[in-house]
Amino acid sequence: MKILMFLVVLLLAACGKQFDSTITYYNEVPVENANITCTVYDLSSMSLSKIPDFDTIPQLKIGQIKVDQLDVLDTNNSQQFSKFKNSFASTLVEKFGLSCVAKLQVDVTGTHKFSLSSDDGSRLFINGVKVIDNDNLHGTTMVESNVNLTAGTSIIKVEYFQNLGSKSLMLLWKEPGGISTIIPANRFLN
Ligand SMILES: [Ca+2]
Repeated sequence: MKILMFLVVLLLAACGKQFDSTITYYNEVPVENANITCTVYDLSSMSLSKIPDFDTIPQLKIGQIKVDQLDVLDTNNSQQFSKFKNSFASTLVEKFGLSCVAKLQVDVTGTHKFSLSSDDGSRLFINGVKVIDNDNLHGTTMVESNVNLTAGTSIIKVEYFQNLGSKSLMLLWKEPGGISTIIPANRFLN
């Protein structure tokens, strides 16, 4: 096993990829430009009607994974959360939670419109302030909010839970003078 891990590290080094030993890569291969770190919770033991207080349930953490964007839409209930395929293949179907944190590059000072769409509930925090509350049990629903940002970097956090049935999570923004789009991977900094 140690030899195998050594070979994996060698292979990653040869590919020029960063391997962060503090993050559990369930597929053992980091995704390119994956700068959004999501802590994943198994909520199968809970009765869910809204996002739980993740700080109070550390025992339900099942690991962390990094993704490049929040752009997940699963139309097949039986599939795993497609952004995380090859990782939590058998677990991310029903009753799970995510707490995702990332550093966002802001190019222009001004009003940015954020749109957070999810099934079931989600919330968006920017620099520690809740700016979108899209919580509770529901099918895919989008909530929008205008936020004044200063050029530089902002810390974003998205909390999410999936209860039963279909599931989705998408985070879009509209920069000043721009169009609404999924926040692209290259705007999340390492
Ligand atoms: Ca659902």
